[in-house]
Amino acid sequence: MSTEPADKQRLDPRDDVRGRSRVQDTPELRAYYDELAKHSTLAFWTRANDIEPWEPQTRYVPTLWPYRTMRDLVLRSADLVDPARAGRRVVVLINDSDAGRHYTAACGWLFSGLQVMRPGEITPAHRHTASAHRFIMEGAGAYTVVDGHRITLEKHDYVLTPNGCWHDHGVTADGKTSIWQDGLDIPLMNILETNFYEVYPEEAQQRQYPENDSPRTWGGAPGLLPSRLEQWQAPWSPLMVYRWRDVRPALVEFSSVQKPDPFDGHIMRYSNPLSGGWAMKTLGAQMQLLPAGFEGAAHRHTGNVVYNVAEGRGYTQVGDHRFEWSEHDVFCVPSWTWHRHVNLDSKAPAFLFSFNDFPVVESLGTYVEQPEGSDHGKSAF
Ligand code: GTQ
Ligand code: FE2
Repeated sequence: MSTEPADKQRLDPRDDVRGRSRVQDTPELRAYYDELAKHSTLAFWTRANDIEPWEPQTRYVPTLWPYRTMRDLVLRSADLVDPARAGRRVVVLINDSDAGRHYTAACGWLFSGLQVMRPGEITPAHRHTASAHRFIMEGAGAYTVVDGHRITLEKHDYVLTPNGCWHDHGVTADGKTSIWQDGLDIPLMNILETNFYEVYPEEAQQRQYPENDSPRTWGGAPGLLPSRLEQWQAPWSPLMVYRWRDVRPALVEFSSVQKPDPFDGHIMRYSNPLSGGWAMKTLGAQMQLLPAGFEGAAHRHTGNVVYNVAEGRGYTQVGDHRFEWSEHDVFCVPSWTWHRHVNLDSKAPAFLFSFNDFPVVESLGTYVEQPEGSDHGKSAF
Protein backbone atom coordinates (compact mmCIF):
# COMPACT_ATOMS: atom_id res chain seq x y z
CA MET A 1 0.00 0.00 0.00
CA SER A 2 1.52 3.31 -1.03
CA THR A 3 2.02 5.95 1.61
CA GLU A 4 3.04 8.55 -0.97
CA PRO A 5 1.09 11.77 -0.89
CA ALA A 6 -1.55 12.08 -3.56
CA ASP A 7 0.47 14.55 -5.59
CA LYS A 8 3.31 12.01 -5.95
CA GLN A 9 1.06 9.11 -6.92
CA ARG A 10 1.56 7.93 -10.47
CA LEU A 11 -1.47 6.69 -12.24
CA ASP A 12 -1.26 3.00 -13.11
CA PRO A 13 -2.54 2.64 -16.69
CA ARG A 14 -5.00 0.01 -15.43
CA ASP A 15 -6.54 2.67 -13.19
CA ASP A 16 -7.16 5.12 -16.04
CA VAL A 17 -10.74 3.89 -16.46
CA ARG A 18 -14.21 4.85 -15.36
CA GLY A 19 -14.88 3.68 -11.80
CA ARG A 20 -11.28 4.14 -10.62
CA SER A 21 -9.75 7.23 -9.08
CA ARG A 22 -7.99 9.35 -11.71
CA VAL A 23 -8.26 12.87 -10.32
CA GLN A 24 -5.46 15.16 -11.50
CA ASP A 25 -3.72 17.15 -8.80
CA THR A 26 -4.10 20.96 -8.67
CA PRO A 27 -2.91 23.56 -6.15
CA GLU A 28 -6.51 24.05 -5.00
CA LEU A 29 -6.94 20.34 -4.38
CA ARG A 30 -3.65 20.17 -2.52
CA ALA A 31 -4.75 22.98 -0.21
CA TYR A 32 -8.04 21.15 0.30
CA TYR A 33 -6.23 17.89 1.20
CA ASP A 34 -4.14 19.76 3.79
CA GLU A 35 -7.30 21.18 5.29
CA LEU A 36 -8.98 17.77 5.43
CA ALA A 37 -5.95 16.30 7.21
CA LYS A 38 -6.32 18.86 10.00
CA HIS A 39 -9.81 17.52 10.69
CA SER A 40 -9.07 13.77 10.84
CA THR A 41 -10.26 13.17 7.30
CA LEU A 42 -8.96 12.60 3.80
CA ALA A 43 -10.34 12.55 0.28
CA PHE A 44 -11.24 8.97 -0.57
CA TRP A 45 -10.08 9.28 -4.18
CA THR A 46 -6.48 9.91 -3.03
CA ARG A 47 -6.41 6.50 -1.39
CA ALA A 48 -9.04 4.47 -3.23
CA ASN A 49 -6.86 2.64 -5.75
CA ASP A 50 -4.54 1.49 -2.94
CA ILE A 51 -7.15 0.28 -0.48
CA GLU A 52 -9.29 -1.27 -3.19
CA PRO A 53 -6.66 -3.22 -5.15
CA TRP A 54 -7.83 -5.09 -8.26
CA GLU A 55 -6.76 -8.25 -6.51
CA PRO A 56 -5.33 -9.12 -3.06
CA GLN A 57 -1.93 -7.50 -2.40
CA THR A 58 -0.10 -9.46 0.27
CA ARG A 59 2.26 -7.60 2.59
CA TYR A 60 3.98 -10.89 3.45
CA VAL A 61 6.80 -12.56 1.57
CA PRO A 62 7.54 -16.25 1.03
CA THR A 63 9.87 -17.17 3.93
CA LEU A 64 11.77 -20.40 4.71
CA TRP A 65 12.94 -21.49 8.17
CA PRO A 66 15.36 -24.41 7.59
CA TYR A 67 15.31 -26.90 10.47
CA ARG A 68 19.08 -27.33 10.31
CA THR A 69 19.38 -23.74 11.56
CA MET A 70 16.20 -23.55 13.63
CA ARG A 71 16.91 -26.67 15.68
CA ASP A 72 20.22 -25.32 17.02
CA LEU A 73 18.66 -21.96 17.81
CA VAL A 74 15.71 -23.54 19.60
CA LEU A 75 17.94 -25.88 21.65
CA ARG A 76 20.09 -22.90 22.68
CA SER A 77 17.02 -21.27 24.23
CA ALA A 78 16.78 -24.29 26.55
CA ASP A 79 20.21 -23.44 28.00
CA LEU A 80 19.38 -19.77 28.39
CA VAL A 81 15.92 -19.52 29.94
CA ASP A 82 13.63 -21.55 32.13
CA PRO A 83 10.08 -22.11 30.76
CA ALA A 84 8.58 -21.28 34.18
CA ARG A 85 10.20 -17.82 33.95
CA ALA A 86 9.70 -17.35 30.19
CA GLY A 87 6.02 -18.32 30.36
CA ARG A 88 6.57 -20.21 27.13
CA ARG A 89 10.01 -20.96 25.74
CA VAL A 90 9.35 -20.35 22.07
CA VAL A 91 11.40 -19.12 19.12
CA VAL A 92 8.90 -17.16 17.04
CA LEU A 93 8.94 -17.48 13.24
CA ILE A 94 8.78 -13.96 11.84
CA ASN A 95 7.80 -13.37 8.23
CA ASP A 96 10.66 -11.58 6.47
CA SER A 97 8.60 -8.42 5.90
CA ASP A 98 7.60 -5.26 7.75
CA ALA A 99 4.15 -6.74 8.32
CA GLY A 100 5.67 -9.92 9.81
CA ARG A 101 7.81 -7.93 12.21
CA HIS A 102 5.02 -5.52 13.07
CA TYR A 103 2.32 -8.11 13.74
CA THR A 104 4.60 -10.90 15.05
CA ALA A 105 3.27 -13.03 12.23
CA ALA A 106 4.63 -15.97 10.25
CA CYS A 107 2.21 -15.20 7.41
CA GLY A 108 -1.06 -13.28 7.23
CA TRP A 109 -2.74 -13.35 10.64
CA LEU A 110 -0.97 -16.57 11.60
CA PHE A 111 1.54 -16.71 14.44
CA SER A 112 3.96 -19.61 14.63
CA GLY A 113 6.82 -20.62 16.89
CA LEU A 114 9.01 -23.55 17.81
CA GLN A 115 8.72 -24.58 21.47
CA VAL A 116 11.29 -26.72 23.27
CA MET A 117 10.79 -28.60 26.56
CA ARG A 118 13.30 -30.71 28.43
CA PRO A 119 12.38 -33.75 30.54
CA GLY A 120 10.73 -32.63 33.77
CA GLU A 121 9.94 -29.11 32.55
CA ILE A 122 6.49 -27.56 32.32
CA THR A 123 4.89 -24.54 30.64
CA PRO A 124 2.74 -22.86 33.32
CA ALA A 125 -1.05 -23.19 32.87
CA HIS A 126 -2.86 -20.26 31.26
CA ARG A 127 -5.56 -19.43 28.74
CA HIS A 128 -6.17 -16.80 26.07
CA THR A 129 -8.70 -15.75 23.45
CA ALA A 130 -6.29 -16.88 20.75
CA SER A 131 -6.73 -20.44 19.49
CA ALA A 132 -3.68 -22.66 19.23
CA HIS A 133 -2.64 -25.96 17.72
CA ARG A 134 0.64 -27.86 17.67
CA PHE A 135 2.55 -30.26 15.46
CA ILE A 136 5.04 -32.43 17.35
CA MET A 137 8.43 -32.55 15.67
CA GLU A 138 10.71 -34.57 17.94
CA GLY A 139 11.18 -35.95 21.43
CA ALA A 140 9.38 -38.34 23.76
CA GLY A 141 7.17 -38.08 26.82
CA ALA A 142 5.52 -34.78 25.83
CA TYR A 143 1.96 -34.11 26.95
CA THR A 144 -0.54 -31.28 27.13
CA VAL A 145 -3.47 -30.76 29.46
CA VAL A 146 -6.42 -28.93 27.83
CA ASP A 147 -9.28 -28.03 30.20
CA GLY A 148 -8.38 -31.01 32.38
CA HIS A 149 -8.01 -33.47 29.48
CA ARG A 150 -4.47 -34.89 29.53
CA ILE A 151 -3.18 -35.86 26.11
CA THR A 152 0.08 -37.68 25.45
CA LEU A 153 1.98 -36.47 22.38
CA GLU A 154 4.18 -38.35 19.97
CA LYS A 155 6.15 -37.38 16.91
CA HIS A 156 3.98 -35.89 14.14
CA ASP A 157 0.81 -35.90 16.24
CA TYR A 158 -1.39 -32.82 15.76
CA VAL A 159 -3.13 -31.40 18.85
CA LEU A 160 -5.67 -28.61 19.49
CA THR A 161 -5.76 -25.93 22.17
CA PRO A 162 -9.03 -24.12 21.32
CA ASN A 163 -9.68 -20.53 22.34
CA GLY A 164 -10.39 -20.00 26.03
CA CYS A 165 -9.28 -23.47 27.16
CA TRP A 166 -6.84 -23.71 30.07
CA HIS A 167 -3.64 -25.36 28.94
CA ASP A 168 -0.25 -26.37 30.21
CA HIS A 169 2.30 -28.69 28.67
CA GLY A 170 5.33 -30.61 29.73
CA VAL A 171 7.69 -33.48 29.15
CA THR A 172 7.78 -36.31 31.71
CA ALA A 173 10.99 -36.78 33.70
CA ASP A 174 11.76 -40.02 31.82
CA GLY A 175 11.05 -38.43 28.39
CA LYS A 176 13.38 -36.77 25.88
CA THR A 177 13.84 -33.11 24.96
CA SER A 178 10.86 -32.31 22.76
CA ILE A 179 10.33 -29.71 20.06
CA TRP A 180 7.02 -28.82 18.49
CA GLN A 181 5.60 -26.15 16.23
CA ASP A 182 2.88 -23.94 17.65
CA GLY A 183 0.35 -22.18 15.44
CA LEU A 184 -1.90 -19.47 16.86
CA ASP A 185 -4.26 -16.78 15.60
CA ILE A 186 -2.61 -14.15 17.85
CA PRO A 187 -2.22 -11.51 15.09
CA LEU A 188 -5.90 -11.89 14.13
CA MET A 189 -7.08 -11.61 17.74
CA ASN A 190 -4.94 -8.51 18.20
CA ILE A 191 -6.09 -6.83 15.01
CA LEU A 192 -9.71 -7.50 16.06
CA GLU A 193 -8.75 -6.27 19.56
CA THR A 194 -10.37 -9.24 21.22
CA ASN A 195 -7.37 -10.84 22.93
CA PHE A 196 -7.59 -11.64 26.66
CA TYR A 197 -5.10 -13.60 28.76
CA GLU A 198 -5.33 -15.28 32.18
CA VAL A 199 -2.98 -17.22 34.39
CA TYR A 200 -4.29 -20.38 36.09
CA PRO A 201 -4.36 -20.32 39.93
CA GLU A 202 -1.86 -23.18 40.07
CA GLU A 203 1.25 -23.91 38.05
CA ALA A 204 -0.33 -26.95 36.39
CA GLN A 205 -3.85 -28.32 36.04
CA GLN A 206 -4.97 -31.49 37.76
CA ARG A 207 -6.12 -34.09 35.28
CA GLN A 208 -9.95 -34.27 35.51
CA TYR A 209 -10.58 -37.11 33.07
CA PRO A 210 -8.87 -40.41 32.25
CA GLU A 211 -5.68 -39.96 30.24
CA ASN A 212 -6.32 -39.53 26.50
CA ASP A 213 -10.10 -39.61 27.05
CA SER A 214 -10.62 -37.32 24.01
CA PRO A 215 -9.08 -39.61 21.35
CA ARG A 216 -10.45 -42.69 23.17
CA THR A 217 -13.98 -41.26 23.05
CA TRP A 218 -14.03 -39.56 19.66
CA GLY A 219 -11.25 -41.22 17.67
CA GLY A 220 -11.55 -44.93 18.35
CA ALA A 221 -12.38 -45.85 14.76
CA PRO A 222 -13.00 -43.68 11.69
CA GLY A 223 -16.68 -42.76 11.41
CA LEU A 224 -17.60 -44.38 14.71
CA LEU A 225 -19.12 -41.85 17.10
CA PRO A 226 -20.61 -42.34 20.55
CA SER A 227 -24.40 -42.94 20.34
CA ARG A 228 -25.48 -42.09 23.83
CA LEU A 229 -23.07 -39.45 25.00
CA GLU A 230 -24.35 -35.90 25.40
CA GLN A 231 -24.01 -34.00 22.15
CA TRP A 232 -20.83 -32.00 22.13
CA GLN A 233 -21.66 -28.29 22.59
CA ALA A 234 -18.36 -26.53 21.97
CA PRO A 235 -17.69 -24.98 18.54
CA TRP A 236 -14.42 -26.92 18.19
CA SER A 237 -13.68 -30.56 17.54
CA PRO A 238 -14.15 -32.94 20.48
CA LEU A 239 -11.29 -34.96 18.99
CA MET A 240 -8.30 -32.99 20.26
CA VAL A 241 -5.41 -35.07 18.98
CA TYR A 242 -4.84 -36.68 15.59
CA ARG A 243 -2.20 -39.39 15.79
CA TRP A 244 0.45 -39.77 13.12
CA ARG A 245 0.12 -43.54 13.53
CA ASP A 246 -3.48 -43.13 12.22
CA VAL A 247 -2.97 -40.20 9.84
CA ARG A 248 -0.05 -41.60 7.82
CA PRO A 249 -1.72 -44.94 6.93
CA ALA A 250 -4.97 -43.08 6.18
CA LEU A 251 -3.18 -40.97 3.55
CA VAL A 252 -1.42 -44.00 2.10
CA GLU A 253 -4.78 -45.81 1.76
CA PHE A 254 -6.43 -42.71 0.31
CA SER A 255 -3.65 -42.31 -2.26
CA SER A 256 -3.95 -45.98 -3.26
CA VAL A 257 -7.50 -45.46 -4.55
CA GLN A 258 -7.76 -41.77 -5.51
CA LYS A 259 -6.28 -39.72 -8.34
CA PRO A 260 -3.93 -37.06 -6.98
CA ASP A 261 -5.11 -33.47 -7.02
CA PRO A 262 -2.97 -31.67 -9.64
CA PHE A 263 -1.86 -29.03 -7.12
CA ASP A 264 -1.77 -30.76 -3.76
CA GLY A 265 -1.37 -34.48 -4.42
CA HIS A 266 -3.44 -36.31 -1.81
CA ILE A 267 -4.59 -33.86 0.81
CA MET A 268 -6.79 -34.41 3.88
CA ARG A 269 -7.97 -32.07 6.59
CA TYR A 270 -7.87 -32.52 10.33
CA SER A 271 -11.62 -32.20 10.74
CA ASN A 272 -14.20 -32.00 13.46
CA PRO A 273 -15.70 -35.54 13.22
CA LEU A 274 -19.15 -34.13 14.11
CA SER A 275 -19.26 -31.76 11.13
CA GLY A 276 -16.51 -32.72 8.68
CA GLY A 277 -15.49 -29.04 8.81
CA TRP A 278 -12.31 -27.56 10.21
CA ALA A 279 -11.46 -28.52 13.80
CA MET A 280 -11.47 -24.91 15.04
CA LYS A 281 -13.16 -21.69 13.94
CA THR A 282 -10.09 -19.70 12.95
CA LEU A 283 -7.30 -22.19 12.31
CA GLY A 284 -7.30 -25.11 9.88
CA ALA A 285 -4.71 -27.82 9.32
CA GLN A 286 -4.06 -30.43 6.67
CA MET A 287 -1.70 -33.29 5.85
CA GLN A 288 -0.82 -34.04 2.26
CA LEU A 289 0.97 -36.88 0.53
CA LEU A 290 2.93 -36.01 -2.61
CA PRO A 291 3.42 -39.27 -4.55
CA ALA A 292 6.97 -40.31 -5.53
CA GLY A 293 8.18 -37.97 -8.27
CA PHE A 294 5.05 -35.76 -8.01
CA GLU A 295 5.34 -32.53 -10.00
CA GLY A 296 2.47 -30.33 -8.94
CA ALA A 297 0.83 -27.73 -11.14
CA ALA A 298 0.91 -24.09 -10.01
CA HIS A 299 -2.08 -22.36 -8.49
CA ARG A 300 -2.84 -19.51 -6.15
CA HIS A 301 -5.62 -18.88 -3.69
CA THR A 302 -6.64 -16.52 -0.95
CA GLY A 303 -5.74 -17.56 2.59
CA ASN A 304 -2.32 -18.01 4.17
CA VAL A 305 -0.54 -21.32 4.73
CA VAL A 306 2.43 -22.35 6.89
CA TYR A 307 4.00 -25.73 6.04
CA ASN A 308 6.09 -28.14 8.10
CA VAL A 309 7.69 -31.01 6.18
CA ALA A 310 6.75 -34.25 7.92
CA GLU A 311 8.65 -36.61 5.62
CA GLY A 312 10.60 -36.61 2.37
CA ARG A 313 12.53 -34.15 0.25
CA GLY A 314 11.48 -31.86 -2.54
CA TYR A 315 10.90 -28.23 -3.27
CA THR A 316 8.08 -25.75 -3.37
CA GLN A 317 8.17 -22.82 -5.75
CA VAL A 318 6.50 -19.87 -3.99
CA GLY A 319 6.38 -16.72 -6.08
CA ASP A 320 10.03 -16.02 -7.02
CA HIS A 321 11.42 -18.32 -4.33
CA ARG A 322 12.34 -21.95 -4.76
CA PHE A 323 12.37 -23.52 -1.29
CA GLU A 324 14.20 -26.85 -1.25
CA TRP A 325 12.93 -28.77 1.74
CA SER A 326 13.47 -31.84 3.87
CA GLU A 327 12.14 -32.99 7.24
CA HIS A 328 10.90 -30.24 9.58
CA ASP A 329 11.75 -27.31 7.36
CA VAL A 330 9.03 -24.69 7.73
CA PHE A 331 7.95 -22.28 4.98
CA CYS A 332 4.95 -20.14 4.17
CA VAL A 333 2.78 -19.30 1.18
CA PRO A 334 1.17 -15.85 1.50
CA SER A 335 -2.31 -15.13 0.19
CA TRP A 336 -2.78 -15.08 -3.60
CA THR A 337 0.83 -16.12 -4.27
CA TRP A 338 1.55 -18.66 -7.04
CA HIS A 339 3.02 -21.90 -5.74
CA ARG A 340 3.68 -25.49 -6.75
CA HIS A 341 5.04 -28.54 -4.92
CA VAL A 342 7.53 -31.08 -6.26
CA ASN A 343 8.60 -34.36 -4.62
CA LEU A 344 12.24 -34.90 -5.63
CA ASP A 345 12.27 -38.49 -4.43
CA SER A 346 11.37 -40.83 -7.30
CA LYS A 347 10.70 -43.79 -4.98
CA ALA A 348 9.07 -42.51 -1.79
CA PRO A 349 6.11 -40.24 -1.06
CA ALA A 350 6.63 -36.93 0.75
CA PHE A 351 4.30 -35.70 3.51
CA LEU A 352 3.61 -32.02 4.15
CA PHE A 353 1.81 -30.85 7.27
CA SER A 354 0.33 -27.35 6.97
CA PHE A 355 -1.90 -24.97 8.86
CA ASN A 356 -3.92 -22.09 7.52
CA ASP A 357 -6.52 -19.38 8.04
CA PHE A 358 -9.01 -21.02 5.63
CA PRO A 359 -11.78 -21.34 8.26
CA VAL A 360 -11.88 -17.54 8.50
CA VAL A 361 -11.53 -16.90 4.77
CA GLU A 362 -14.18 -19.52 3.89
CA SER A 363 -16.66 -18.42 6.52
CA LEU A 364 -16.50 -14.89 5.09
CA GLY A 365 -17.08 -16.23 1.58
CA THR A 366 -13.77 -14.85 0.33
CA TYR A 367 -11.93 -18.04 -0.64
CA VAL A 368 -10.87 -17.80 -4.30
CA GLU A 369 -8.58 -20.15 -6.20
CA GLN A 370 -6.96 -19.80 -9.61
CA PRO A 371 -5.11 -22.56 -11.47
CA GLU A 372 -2.16 -21.41 -13.57
CA GLY A 373 -3.09 -20.71 -17.17
CA SER A 374 -6.77 -20.25 -16.37
CA ASP A 375 -8.97 -17.21 -16.13
CA HIS A 376 -11.16 -19.07 -13.69
CA GLY A 377 -11.10 -17.36 -10.32
CA LYS A 378 -9.26 -14.36 -11.72
CA SER A 379 -11.63 -12.37 -9.60
CA ALA A 380 -13.86 -13.42 -6.76
CA PHE A 381 -17.01 -12.81 -8.82
O1 GTQ B 1 2.12 -23.05 24.34
O2 GTQ B 1 0.45 -21.98 25.12
O3 GTQ B 1 4.10 -20.40 20.81
O4 GTQ B 1 0.26 -19.40 24.49
C1 GTQ B 1 2.63 -18.87 21.84
C2 GTQ B 1 1.65 -18.62 22.77
C3 GTQ B 1 2.76 -21.13 22.56
C4 GTQ B 1 1.41 -22.03 24.37
C5 GTQ B 1 3.17 -20.12 21.73
C6 GTQ B 1 1.22 -19.65 23.60
C7 GTQ B 1 1.80 -20.90 23.50
FE1 FE2 C 1 -1.02 -20.66 25.30
